[in-house]
Amino acid sequence: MAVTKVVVDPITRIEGHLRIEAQQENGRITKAWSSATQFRGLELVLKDRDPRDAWAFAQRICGVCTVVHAVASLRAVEDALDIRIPPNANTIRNLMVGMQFIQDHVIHFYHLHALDWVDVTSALKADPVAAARLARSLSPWPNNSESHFKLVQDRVRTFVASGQLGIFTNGYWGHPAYKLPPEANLMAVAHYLEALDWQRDIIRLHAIFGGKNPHPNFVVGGMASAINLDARATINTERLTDVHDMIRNALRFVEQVYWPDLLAIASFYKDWGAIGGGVKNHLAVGEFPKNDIRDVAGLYFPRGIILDNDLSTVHPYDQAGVTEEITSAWYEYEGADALHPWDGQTKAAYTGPKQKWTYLQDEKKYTWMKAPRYNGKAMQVGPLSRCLVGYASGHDDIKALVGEVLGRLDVPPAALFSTLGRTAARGIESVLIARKMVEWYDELVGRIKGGDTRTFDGSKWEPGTWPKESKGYGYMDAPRGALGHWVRIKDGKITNYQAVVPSTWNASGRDKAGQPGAYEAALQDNHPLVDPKRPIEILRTVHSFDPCIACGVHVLDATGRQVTEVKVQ
Ligand code: NFE
Ligand code: MG
Repeated sequence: MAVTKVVVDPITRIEGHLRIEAQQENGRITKAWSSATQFRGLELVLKDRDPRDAWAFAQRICGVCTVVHAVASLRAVEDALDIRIPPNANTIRNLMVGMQFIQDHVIHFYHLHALDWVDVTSALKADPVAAARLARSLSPWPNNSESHFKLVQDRVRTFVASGQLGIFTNGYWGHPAYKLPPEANLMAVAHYLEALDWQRDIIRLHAIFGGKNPHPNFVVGGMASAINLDARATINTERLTDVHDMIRNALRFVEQVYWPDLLAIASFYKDWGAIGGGVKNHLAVGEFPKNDIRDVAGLYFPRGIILDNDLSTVHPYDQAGVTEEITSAWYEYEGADALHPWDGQTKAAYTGPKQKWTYLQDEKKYTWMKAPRYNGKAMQVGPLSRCLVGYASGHDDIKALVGEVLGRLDVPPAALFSTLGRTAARGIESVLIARKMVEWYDELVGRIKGGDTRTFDGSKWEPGTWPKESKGYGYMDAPRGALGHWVRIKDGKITNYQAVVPSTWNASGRDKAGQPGAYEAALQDNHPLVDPKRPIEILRTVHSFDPCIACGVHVLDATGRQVTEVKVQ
Protein backbone atom coordinates (compact mmCIF):
# COMPACT_ATOMS: atom_id res chain seq x y z
CA MET A 1 0.00 0.00 0.00
CA ALA A 2 1.31 3.41 -0.94
CA VAL A 3 2.44 5.66 1.89
CA THR A 4 1.54 9.33 1.57
CA LYS A 5 3.65 11.83 3.49
CA VAL A 6 1.50 14.64 4.86
CA VAL A 7 2.73 17.96 6.19
CA VAL A 8 0.43 20.45 7.91
CA ASP A 9 2.42 23.60 8.56
CA PRO A 10 1.33 25.77 10.18
CA ILE A 11 -1.53 24.27 12.11
CA THR A 12 -3.91 27.23 12.23
CA ARG A 13 -6.22 28.39 15.01
CA ILE A 14 -3.71 27.69 17.74
CA GLU A 15 -1.36 29.92 19.70
CA GLY A 16 2.14 29.82 18.14
CA HIS A 17 3.69 27.78 15.34
CA LEU A 18 3.23 24.05 15.09
CA ARG A 19 3.96 21.66 12.25
CA ILE A 20 2.48 18.20 12.08
CA GLU A 21 3.89 15.54 9.78
CA ALA A 22 2.18 12.24 9.21
CA GLN A 23 2.26 9.14 7.09
CA GLN A 24 -1.05 8.04 5.69
CA GLU A 25 -1.89 4.60 4.35
CA ASN A 26 -5.27 3.44 3.22
CA GLY A 27 -7.21 6.29 4.81
CA ARG A 28 -5.47 6.09 8.20
CA ILE A 29 -2.49 7.70 9.90
CA THR A 30 0.27 5.22 10.63
CA LYS A 31 2.91 7.57 12.07
CA ALA A 32 2.96 11.19 13.20
CA TRP A 33 5.54 13.78 14.25
CA SER A 34 4.90 16.99 16.18
CA SER A 35 7.33 19.82 15.58
CA ALA A 36 7.38 23.18 17.30
CA THR A 37 8.98 25.41 14.70
CA GLN A 38 9.28 28.48 16.84
CA PHE A 39 11.98 29.34 19.26
CA ARG A 40 11.72 31.94 22.01
CA GLY A 41 12.26 32.18 25.62
CA LEU A 42 12.42 33.26 29.15
CA GLU A 43 14.14 30.76 31.41
CA LEU A 44 17.54 32.32 30.74
CA VAL A 45 16.11 35.80 31.11
CA LEU A 46 15.15 34.90 34.68
CA LYS A 47 18.67 33.97 35.73
CA ASP A 48 20.30 36.41 38.17
CA ARG A 49 17.03 38.27 38.76
CA ASP A 50 15.48 39.13 42.08
CA PRO A 51 13.02 36.29 42.79
CA ARG A 52 10.38 38.84 43.75
CA ASP A 53 10.36 39.94 40.10
CA ALA A 54 10.22 36.42 38.64
CA TRP A 55 6.44 36.35 38.19
CA ALA A 56 6.51 39.42 35.92
CA PHE A 57 9.04 37.84 33.56
CA ALA A 58 7.59 34.33 33.72
CA GLN A 59 4.16 35.69 32.92
CA ARG A 60 5.46 36.80 29.54
CA ILE A 61 5.92 33.16 28.55
CA CYS A 62 2.43 33.47 27.15
CA GLY A 63 -0.17 36.05 26.27
CA VAL A 64 -3.00 33.52 26.16
CA CYS A 65 -2.86 31.85 29.57
CA THR A 66 -1.81 35.22 30.86
CA VAL A 67 -2.08 34.66 34.59
CA VAL A 68 -1.03 31.06 35.04
CA HIS A 69 2.73 31.48 34.65
CA ALA A 70 2.67 34.38 37.08
CA VAL A 71 0.85 32.29 39.67
CA ALA A 72 3.08 29.23 39.13
CA SER A 73 6.10 31.49 39.54
CA LEU A 74 4.76 33.09 42.73
CA ARG A 75 4.11 29.64 44.15
CA ALA A 76 7.64 28.50 43.28
CA VAL A 77 9.23 31.50 44.99
CA GLU A 78 6.84 31.31 47.96
CA ASP A 79 7.70 27.63 48.30
CA ALA A 80 11.43 28.36 48.23
CA LEU A 81 11.17 31.17 50.79
CA ASP A 82 8.43 29.54 52.89
CA ILE A 83 6.03 32.46 52.46
CA ARG A 84 2.35 32.01 53.37
CA ILE A 85 -0.19 34.21 51.67
CA PRO A 86 -3.35 35.49 53.41
CA PRO A 87 -6.63 33.65 52.67
CA ASN A 88 -7.99 36.64 50.70
CA ALA A 89 -4.99 36.49 48.36
CA ASN A 90 -5.57 32.78 47.80
CA THR A 91 -9.23 33.39 46.98
CA ILE A 92 -8.43 36.28 44.63
CA ARG A 93 -5.86 34.12 42.82
CA ASN A 94 -8.48 31.36 42.50
CA LEU A 95 -10.96 33.84 41.04
CA MET A 96 -8.39 35.12 38.54
CA VAL A 97 -7.18 31.68 37.51
CA GLY A 98 -10.78 30.44 37.40
CA MET A 99 -11.83 33.22 35.05
CA GLN A 100 -8.76 32.50 32.94
CA PHE A 101 -9.92 28.88 32.55
CA ILE A 102 -13.42 29.90 31.57
CA GLN A 103 -12.31 32.49 29.04
CA ASP A 104 -9.68 30.15 27.59
CA HIS A 105 -12.02 27.20 27.28
CA VAL A 106 -14.88 29.12 25.70
CA ILE A 107 -12.54 30.82 23.23
CA HIS A 108 -11.02 27.46 22.45
CA PHE A 109 -14.38 25.79 21.89
CA TYR A 110 -15.86 28.44 19.62
CA HIS A 111 -12.96 30.26 18.02
CA LEU A 112 -10.21 27.66 17.82
CA HIS A 113 -11.96 24.28 17.66
CA ALA A 114 -15.61 24.64 16.58
CA LEU A 115 -14.87 25.16 12.91
CA ASP A 116 -13.37 21.66 12.79
CA TRP A 117 -16.91 20.42 13.43
CA VAL A 118 -19.12 23.31 12.27
CA ASP A 119 -19.45 24.17 8.58
CA VAL A 120 -19.98 27.92 8.34
CA THR A 121 -21.13 27.78 4.72
CA SER A 122 -23.79 25.20 5.59
CA ALA A 123 -25.26 27.69 8.08
CA LEU A 124 -26.40 29.73 5.08
CA LYS A 125 -28.80 26.96 4.11
CA ALA A 126 -30.45 26.87 7.53
CA ASP A 127 -34.03 27.83 8.25
CA PRO A 128 -33.73 30.40 11.09
CA VAL A 129 -37.13 29.35 12.46
CA ALA A 130 -36.03 25.73 12.74
CA ALA A 131 -32.65 26.80 14.13
CA ALA A 132 -34.37 28.82 16.87
CA ARG A 133 -36.64 25.87 17.64
CA LEU A 134 -33.61 23.59 17.96
CA ALA A 135 -31.69 26.06 20.13
CA ARG A 136 -34.66 26.69 22.42
CA SER A 137 -35.11 22.96 22.92
CA LEU A 138 -31.56 22.92 24.30
CA SER A 139 -31.38 26.10 26.37
CA PRO A 140 -33.31 29.15 27.64
CA TRP A 141 -30.58 31.50 26.31
CA PRO A 142 -32.49 34.68 25.28
CA ASN A 143 -30.68 35.18 21.97
CA ASN A 144 -31.79 31.79 20.68
CA SER A 145 -34.44 33.55 18.62
CA GLU A 146 -35.50 33.45 15.01
CA SER A 147 -34.73 37.16 14.56
CA HIS A 148 -31.24 36.87 16.02
CA PHE A 149 -30.37 33.81 13.94
CA LYS A 150 -31.72 35.55 10.83
CA LEU A 151 -29.51 38.54 11.59
CA VAL A 152 -26.46 36.31 11.97
CA GLN A 153 -27.25 34.45 8.77
CA ASP A 154 -27.54 37.75 6.86
CA ARG A 155 -24.21 38.89 8.26
CA VAL A 156 -22.48 35.68 7.20
CA ARG A 157 -24.17 35.79 3.79
CA THR A 158 -22.92 39.34 3.18
CA PHE A 159 -19.50 38.18 4.23
CA VAL A 160 -19.45 35.19 1.88
CA ALA A 161 -20.93 37.21 -1.02
CA SER A 162 -18.12 39.73 -0.67
CA GLY A 163 -15.68 36.91 -1.40
CA GLN A 164 -13.70 37.88 1.67
CA LEU A 165 -14.25 35.24 4.29
CA GLY A 166 -11.95 36.95 6.79
CA ILE A 167 -11.77 34.87 9.96
CA PHE A 168 -13.54 32.04 8.14
CA THR A 169 -11.09 31.85 5.21
CA ASN A 170 -9.14 28.74 6.10
CA GLY A 171 -11.85 26.13 6.48
CA TYR A 172 -12.38 22.86 4.66
CA TRP A 173 -15.96 23.91 3.93
CA GLY A 174 -18.10 21.24 2.36
CA HIS A 175 -15.76 18.45 3.55
CA PRO A 176 -17.77 15.22 3.96
CA ALA A 177 -16.46 14.92 7.54
CA TYR A 178 -18.86 17.74 8.56
CA LYS A 179 -21.98 16.10 9.99
CA LEU A 180 -24.12 18.86 11.52
CA PRO A 181 -27.44 19.82 9.93
CA PRO A 182 -27.56 23.44 8.67
CA GLU A 183 -29.64 24.60 11.67
CA ALA A 184 -27.07 23.34 14.19
CA ASN A 185 -24.34 25.01 12.15
CA LEU A 186 -26.22 28.32 12.24
CA MET A 187 -26.76 28.07 16.00
CA ALA A 188 -23.05 27.43 16.55
CA VAL A 189 -22.00 30.31 14.28
CA ALA A 190 -24.34 32.67 16.16
CA HIS A 191 -22.80 31.63 19.47
CA TYR A 192 -19.30 31.91 18.00
CA LEU A 193 -19.98 35.60 17.36
CA GLU A 194 -21.63 36.18 20.72
CA ALA A 195 -18.72 34.55 22.54
CA LEU A 196 -16.37 37.15 21.07
CA ASP A 197 -18.11 39.98 22.91
CA TRP A 198 -18.80 37.96 26.04
CA GLN A 199 -15.18 36.97 26.66
CA ARG A 200 -14.05 40.57 26.51
CA ASP A 201 -16.50 41.49 29.22
CA ILE A 202 -15.91 38.70 31.72
CA ILE A 203 -12.12 38.94 31.67
CA ARG A 204 -12.29 42.48 33.09
CA LEU A 205 -12.15 40.61 36.40
CA HIS A 206 -8.39 40.44 35.84
CA ALA A 207 -8.21 44.19 35.48
CA ILE A 208 -10.14 44.72 38.70
CA PHE A 209 -7.88 42.53 40.82
CA GLY A 210 -4.67 42.98 38.83
CA GLY A 211 -4.92 46.42 37.24
CA LYS A 212 -4.99 45.22 33.63
CA ASN A 213 -5.35 42.31 31.22
CA PRO A 214 -3.46 40.60 29.70
CA HIS A 215 -0.65 40.27 32.23
CA PRO A 216 -2.22 41.60 35.42
CA ASN A 217 -0.12 42.54 38.46
CA PHE A 218 0.76 40.18 41.27
CA VAL A 219 3.08 40.25 44.26
CA VAL A 220 5.13 37.64 46.11
CA GLY A 221 3.36 37.20 49.45
CA GLY A 222 -0.18 37.82 48.28
CA MET A 223 -2.01 40.07 45.88
CA ALA A 224 -1.42 43.69 44.97
CA SER A 225 -5.12 44.42 45.44
CA ALA A 226 -5.84 46.55 48.47
CA ILE A 227 -9.35 46.11 49.87
CA ASN A 228 -11.19 49.03 51.43
CA LEU A 229 -14.92 49.18 50.91
CA ASP A 230 -15.03 52.92 51.55
CA ALA A 231 -12.19 54.04 49.29
CA ARG A 232 -12.37 54.89 45.61
CA ALA A 233 -9.08 53.51 44.31
CA THR A 234 -9.20 50.07 45.95
CA ILE A 235 -11.30 46.94 45.77
CA ASN A 236 -14.53 48.45 47.09
CA THR A 237 -18.22 47.68 47.02
CA GLU A 238 -18.62 48.92 43.48
CA ARG A 239 -15.70 46.81 42.19
CA LEU A 240 -16.97 43.75 44.02
CA THR A 241 -20.42 44.20 42.50
CA ASP A 242 -18.76 44.31 39.10
CA VAL A 243 -16.92 41.09 39.88
CA HIS A 244 -20.15 39.51 41.06
CA ASP A 245 -21.85 40.42 37.77
CA MET A 246 -18.97 39.06 35.68
CA ILE A 247 -19.06 35.75 37.53
CA ARG A 248 -22.81 35.49 37.01
CA ASN A 249 -22.37 36.38 33.35
CA ALA A 250 -19.66 33.74 32.98
CA LEU A 251 -21.76 31.07 34.66
CA ARG A 252 -24.83 31.89 32.59
CA PHE A 253 -22.96 31.68 29.27
CA VAL A 254 -21.16 28.48 30.20
CA GLU A 255 -24.36 26.76 31.38
CA GLN A 256 -26.75 28.13 28.76
CA VAL A 257 -24.58 28.33 25.66
CA TYR A 258 -21.25 26.45 25.81
CA TRP A 259 -22.44 23.33 27.64
CA PRO A 260 -25.62 22.72 25.59
CA ASP A 261 -23.75 23.45 22.33
CA LEU A 262 -20.97 21.06 23.29
CA LEU A 263 -23.39 18.22 24.00
CA ALA A 264 -25.49 18.94 20.90
CA ILE A 265 -22.50 19.06 18.56
CA ALA A 266 -20.83 16.04 20.17
CA SER A 267 -23.96 13.96 19.59
CA PHE A 268 -23.26 14.14 15.84
CA TYR A 269 -19.65 13.06 16.26
CA LYS A 270 -19.82 10.11 18.62
CA ASP A 271 -17.43 8.14 16.40
CA TRP A 272 -14.72 10.53 17.66
CA GLY A 273 -15.12 8.85 21.03
CA ALA A 274 -13.09 5.97 19.58
CA ILE A 275 -10.43 8.05 17.83
CA GLY A 276 -7.28 9.79 18.98
CA GLY A 277 -6.87 8.63 22.58
CA GLY A 278 -3.10 8.37 22.39
CA VAL A 279 -0.94 8.39 25.52
CA LYS A 280 -2.70 6.33 28.19
CA ASN A 281 -0.95 7.88 31.20
CA HIS A 282 -2.56 10.99 32.62
CA LEU A 283 -1.04 13.51 35.00
CA ALA A 284 -2.91 16.12 37.03
CA VAL A 285 -0.95 18.17 39.56
CA GLY A 286 -4.17 19.61 40.98
CA GLU A 287 -5.56 23.12 41.25
CA PHE A 288 -7.60 25.60 43.21
CA PRO A 289 -6.23 25.43 46.75
CA LYS A 290 -8.75 25.88 49.53
CA ASN A 291 -6.51 28.01 51.75
CA ASP A 292 -2.91 27.06 51.24
CA ILE A 293 -1.16 25.63 48.20
CA ARG A 294 0.75 23.24 50.48
CA ASP A 295 -2.51 21.53 51.44
CA VAL A 296 -2.80 19.13 48.52
CA ALA A 297 -5.82 17.38 50.05
CA GLY A 298 -7.68 20.72 49.91
CA LEU A 299 -7.35 21.16 46.13
CA TYR A 300 -10.68 21.36 44.30
CA PHE A 301 -9.31 19.47 41.29
CA PRO A 302 -7.36 16.60 42.81
CA ARG A 303 -3.80 15.57 42.15
CA GLY A 304 -2.79 12.18 40.82
CA ILE A 305 -1.72 9.94 37.99
CA ILE A 306 -3.68 7.43 35.92
CA LEU A 307 -1.58 4.74 34.28
CA ASP A 308 -2.58 2.78 31.19
CA ASN A 309 -6.12 4.24 31.22
CA ASP A 310 -6.86 2.20 34.36
CA LEU A 311 -9.40 4.21 36.37
CA SER A 312 -9.38 1.77 39.30
CA THR A 313 -6.21 3.29 40.79
CA VAL A 314 -5.00 6.85 41.26
CA HIS A 315 -1.23 6.84 41.69
CA PRO A 316 0.53 9.52 43.74
CA TYR A 317 2.46 12.29 42.00
CA ASP A 318 5.82 13.51 43.24
CA GLN A 319 7.58 16.31 41.40
CA ALA A 320 10.88 14.44 41.87
CA GLY A 321 9.75 12.06 39.10
CA VAL A 322 9.72 14.80 36.41
CA THR A 323 12.55 15.00 33.89
CA GLU A 324 13.00 16.56 30.48
CA GLU A 325 14.65 14.71 27.62
CA ILE A 326 16.04 16.09 24.38
CA THR A 327 16.45 13.08 22.09
CA SER A 328 14.24 14.66 19.43
CA ALA A 329 14.69 18.30 20.39
CA TRP A 330 17.20 20.89 19.23
CA TYR A 331 19.10 21.20 22.53
CA GLU A 332 22.25 19.90 24.16
CA TYR A 333 22.71 18.70 27.72
CA GLU A 334 26.00 18.39 29.51
CA GLY A 335 26.51 15.07 31.22
CA ALA A 336 23.00 13.61 31.04
CA ASP A 337 20.22 12.62 28.68
CA ALA A 338 17.39 13.47 31.10
CA LEU A 339 17.38 16.22 33.72
CA HIS A 340 15.16 17.10 36.64
CA PRO A 341 14.07 20.76 36.32
CA TRP A 342 16.01 21.93 39.39
CA ASP A 343 19.09 20.83 37.49
CA GLY A 344 17.68 21.68 34.08
CA GLN A 345 19.79 23.15 31.28
CA THR A 346 18.70 25.42 28.47
CA LYS A 347 21.20 25.17 25.67
CA ALA A 348 19.86 25.40 22.13
CA ALA A 349 21.62 23.41 19.40
CA TYR A 350 19.72 23.61 16.14
CA THR A 351 20.52 20.83 13.68
CA GLY A 352 17.45 20.97 11.46
CA PRO A 353 17.10 22.01 7.81
CA LYS A 354 19.10 25.12 6.98
CA GLN A 355 17.53 26.49 3.84
CA LYS A 356 14.29 24.83 2.97
CA TRP A 357 12.01 22.59 4.96
CA THR A 358 12.55 18.97 4.13
CA TYR A 359 10.60 16.19 5.76
CA LEU A 360 11.40 16.40 9.47
CA GLN A 361 10.21 12.83 9.87
CA ASP A 362 13.54 11.73 8.40
CA GLU A 363 15.51 13.51 11.13
CA LYS A 364 16.36 12.33 14.62
CA LYS A 365 15.86 15.82 16.05
CA TYR A 366 12.84 17.65 14.72
CA THR A 367 11.38 20.08 17.28
CA TRP A 368 12.06 22.89 19.73
CA MET A 369 9.98 21.08 22.38
CA LYS A 370 11.86 19.26 25.08
CA ALA A 371 10.19 16.00 26.11
CA PRO A 372 8.97 16.00 29.73
CA ARG A 373 8.52 12.52 31.15
CA TYR A 374 7.35 11.19 34.53
CA ASN A 375 9.46 8.32 35.86
CA GLY A 376 10.42 7.85 32.22
CA LYS A 377 6.82 7.60 31.01
CA ALA A 378 5.08 9.82 28.49
CA MET A 379 2.11 11.61 30.05
CA GLN A 380 -0.96 13.32 28.72
CA VAL A 381 -2.03 16.47 30.59
CA GLY A 382 -5.03 18.79 30.37
CA PRO A 383 -8.75 18.90 31.07
CA LEU A 384 -9.23 15.21 30.25
CA SER A 385 -6.40 14.16 32.55
CA ARG A 386 -7.84 16.29 35.38
CA CYS A 387 -11.27 14.87 34.71
CA LEU A 388 -10.03 11.26 34.75
CA VAL A 389 -8.02 11.76 37.94
CA GLY A 390 -11.05 13.43 39.54
CA TYR A 391 -13.41 10.71 38.33
CA ALA A 392 -11.13 7.94 39.56
CA SER A 393 -10.68 9.76 42.88
CA GLY A 394 -14.44 9.72 43.42
CA HIS A 395 -14.89 13.51 43.05
CA ASP A 396 -18.67 13.96 43.21
CA ASP A 397 -18.95 17.06 41.00
CA ILE A 398 -16.76 15.59 38.27
CA LYS A 399 -18.49 12.21 38.41
CA ALA A 400 -21.89 13.87 38.04
CA LEU A 401 -20.94 15.79 34.90
CA VAL A 402 -18.99 12.92 33.36
CA GLY A 403 -22.10 10.82 33.95
CA GLU A 404 -24.23 13.47 32.26
CA VAL A 405 -21.99 13.49 29.17
CA LEU A 406 -21.87 9.71 28.89
CA GLY A 407 -25.63 9.44 29.45
CA ARG A 408 -26.60 12.19 27.01
CA LEU A 409 -24.31 10.83 24.30
CA ASP A 410 -25.06 7.22 25.20
CA VAL A 411 -21.41 6.20 25.03
CA PRO A 412 -19.36 3.99 27.41
CA PRO A 413 -16.69 5.43 29.76
CA ALA A 414 -13.99 4.20 27.33
CA ALA A 415 -15.17 6.95 24.95
CA LEU A 416 -13.48 9.45 27.26
CA PHE A 417 -10.06 8.29 26.07
CA SER A 418 -10.37 10.11 22.78
CA THR A 419 -10.41 13.34 20.83
CA LEU A 420 -14.07 13.75 21.80
CA GLY A 421 -13.21 13.07 25.46
CA ARG A 422 -10.66 15.89 25.55
CA THR A 423 -13.16 18.34 24.11
CA ALA A 424 -15.95 17.21 26.45
CA ALA A 425 -13.70 17.40 29.54
CA ARG A 426 -12.94 21.03 28.79
CA GLY A 427 -16.67 21.78 28.97
CA ILE A 428 -17.10 19.74 32.15
CA GLU A 429 -14.49 21.67 34.05
CA SER A 430 -15.73 25.01 32.73
CA VAL A 431 -19.14 24.34 34.26
CA LEU A 432 -17.59 23.23 37.55
CA ILE A 433 -15.22 26.19 37.80
CA ALA A 434 -17.94 28.71 36.91
CA ARG A 435 -20.09 27.30 39.72
CA LYS A 436 -17.16 27.30 42.11
CA MET A 437 -16.43 30.97 41.33
CA VAL A 438 -19.75 31.88 42.93
CA GLU A 439 -18.62 30.18 46.15
CA TRP A 440 -15.17 31.79 46.09
CA TYR A 441 -16.76 35.19 45.63
CA ASP A 442 -19.06 34.61 48.63
CA GLU A 443 -16.06 33.46 50.67
CA LEU A 444 -14.14 36.62 49.83
CA VAL A 445 -17.04 38.92 50.59
CA GLY A 446 -17.81 37.02 53.80
CA ARG A 447 -14.24 37.48 55.02
CA ILE A 448 -14.21 41.15 54.13
CA LYS A 449 -17.51 41.69 55.95
CA GLY A 450 -15.98 39.93 58.95
CA GLY A 451 -13.23 42.57 58.97
CA ASP A 452 -10.39 40.62 57.30
CA THR A 453 -9.16 42.73 54.41
CA ARG A 454 -5.57 41.48 54.34
CA THR A 455 -4.21 40.53 50.90
CA PHE A 456 -0.45 40.65 51.51
CA ASP A 457 2.03 39.22 54.00
CA GLY A 458 5.25 41.19 53.93
CA SER A 459 7.03 39.42 56.78
CA LYS A 460 9.51 37.81 54.37
CA TRP A 461 9.71 40.60 51.83
CA GLU A 462 13.26 41.62 52.74
CA PRO A 463 16.05 39.38 51.32
CA GLY A 464 17.71 39.52 54.75
CA THR A 465 14.96 37.20 56.02
CA TRP A 466 15.68 34.54 53.35
CA PRO A 467 17.94 31.51 53.69
CA LYS A 468 21.30 31.86 51.94
CA GLU A 469 20.28 29.15 49.49
CA SER A 470 16.88 27.66 48.70
CA LYS A 471 14.85 25.98 46.02
CA GLY A 472 11.14 25.88 45.29
CA TYR A 473 8.53 24.16 43.17
CA GLY A 474 5.40 25.95 42.04
CA TYR A 475 2.68 23.78 40.63
CA MET A 476 -0.42 24.87 38.80
CA ASP A 477 -2.92 22.94 36.75
CA ALA A 478 -3.35 25.46 33.94
CA PRO A 479 -6.15 25.42 31.34
CA ARG A 480 -4.00 23.21 29.07
CA GLY A 481 -2.76 20.98 31.86
CA ALA A 482 -0.08 20.35 34.46
CA LEU A 483 2.41 23.18 34.78
CA GLY A 484 5.47 23.41 36.99
CA HIS A 485 8.00 26.14 37.71
CA TRP A 486 11.21 25.17 39.50
CA VAL A 487 13.45 27.85 40.98
CA ARG A 488 16.83 27.91 42.74
CA ILE A 489 17.74 31.01 44.75
CA LYS A 490 21.14 31.91 46.18
CA ASP A 491 22.22 35.14 47.88
CA GLY A 492 18.97 36.81 46.94
CA LYS A 493 19.21 35.97 43.20
CA ILE A 494 17.79 33.29 40.93
CA THR A 495 20.49 30.81 39.90
CA ASN A 496 18.31 28.48 37.82
CA TYR A 497 14.75 28.67 36.60
CA GLN A 498 12.93 26.00 34.64
CA ALA A 499 9.34 25.80 33.49
CA VAL A 500 7.77 22.54 32.33
CA VAL A 501 4.60 23.54 30.58
CA PRO A 502 1.41 21.69 29.60
CA SER A 503 1.95 22.11 25.88
CA THR A 504 5.51 20.83 26.33
CA TRP A 505 4.16 17.59 27.82
CA ASN A 506 1.55 17.15 25.11
CA ALA A 507 3.42 18.44 22.03
CA SER A 508 6.73 16.75 22.85
CA GLY A 509 8.46 14.52 20.36
CA ARG A 510 9.82 11.03 20.84
CA ASP A 511 11.95 10.37 23.91
CA LYS A 512 15.06 8.23 24.32
CA ALA A 513 12.91 5.12 24.66
CA GLY A 514 11.18 6.03 21.39
CA GLN A 515 7.87 6.83 23.11
CA PRO A 516 5.93 9.51 21.23
CA GLY A 517 4.44 12.60 22.87
CA ALA A 518 0.70 12.99 23.36
CA TYR A 519 -0.14 14.72 20.03
CA GLU A 520 1.88 12.15 18.11
CA ALA A 521 0.40 9.19 19.97
CA ALA A 522 -3.14 10.54 19.52
CA LEU A 523 -2.66 10.86 15.76
CA GLN A 524 -1.36 7.30 15.63
CA ASP A 525 -4.33 5.90 17.56
CA ASN A 526 -7.07 4.55 15.28
CA HIS A 527 -6.91 7.80 13.36
CA PRO A 528 -8.60 8.46 10.03
CA LEU A 529 -7.20 10.77 7.37
CA VAL A 530 -9.38 10.43 4.33
CA ASP A 531 -8.06 13.17 2.07
CA PRO A 532 -4.41 14.13 2.70
CA LYS A 533 -4.98 17.40 0.84
CA ARG A 534 -7.71 18.44 3.27
CA PRO A 535 -6.50 17.03 6.61
CA ILE A 536 -9.44 18.11 8.76
CA GLU A 537 -9.10 15.01 10.94
CA ILE A 538 -5.59 16.05 11.99
CA LEU A 539 -6.92 19.47 12.98
CA ARG A 540 -9.67 17.92 15.08
CA THR A 541 -7.29 15.87 17.17
CA VAL A 542 -4.48 18.41 17.49
CA HIS A 543 -6.95 21.19 18.33
CA SER A 544 -8.57 18.96 20.96
CA PHE A 545 -5.40 19.56 23.03
CA ASP A 546 -5.66 23.35 22.59
CA PRO A 547 -1.97 23.75 21.68
CA CYS A 548 -0.02 26.74 22.87
CA ILE A 549 3.42 26.63 21.35
CA ALA A 550 4.53 29.95 22.83
CA CYS A 551 4.13 28.35 26.25
CA GLY A 552 5.63 25.07 25.16
CA VAL A 553 8.89 26.51 23.79
CA HIS A 554 9.44 29.23 26.34
CA VAL A 555 13.23 28.85 26.07
CA LEU A 556 15.73 31.11 24.45
CA ASP A 557 19.12 30.70 22.91
CA ALA A 558 21.40 33.39 24.30
CA THR A 559 22.70 34.11 20.79
CA GLY A 560 19.20 34.07 19.34
CA ARG A 561 20.61 33.45 15.88
CA GLN A 562 18.94 30.22 14.88
CA VAL A 563 15.54 31.82 14.81
CA THR A 564 15.80 33.25 11.34
CA GLU A 565 17.00 30.01 9.82
CA VAL A 566 14.08 28.09 11.24
CA LYS A 567 11.60 30.42 9.71
CA VAL A 568 12.81 29.90 6.13
CA GLN A 569 10.12 27.94 4.38
NI1 NFE B 1 0.25 29.65 26.39
FE1 NFE B 1 -0.35 27.67 28.83
C1 NFE B 1 -1.89 27.02 29.49
C2 NFE B 1 0.51 27.22 30.32
S1 NFE B 1 0.56 26.08 27.77
S2 NFE B 1 -1.33 28.63 27.16
O1 NFE B 1 -2.91 26.66 29.82
O2 NFE B 1 1.04 26.98 31.24
O3 NFE B 1 0.18 24.69 27.54
MG1 MG C 1 11.26 24.65 30.13
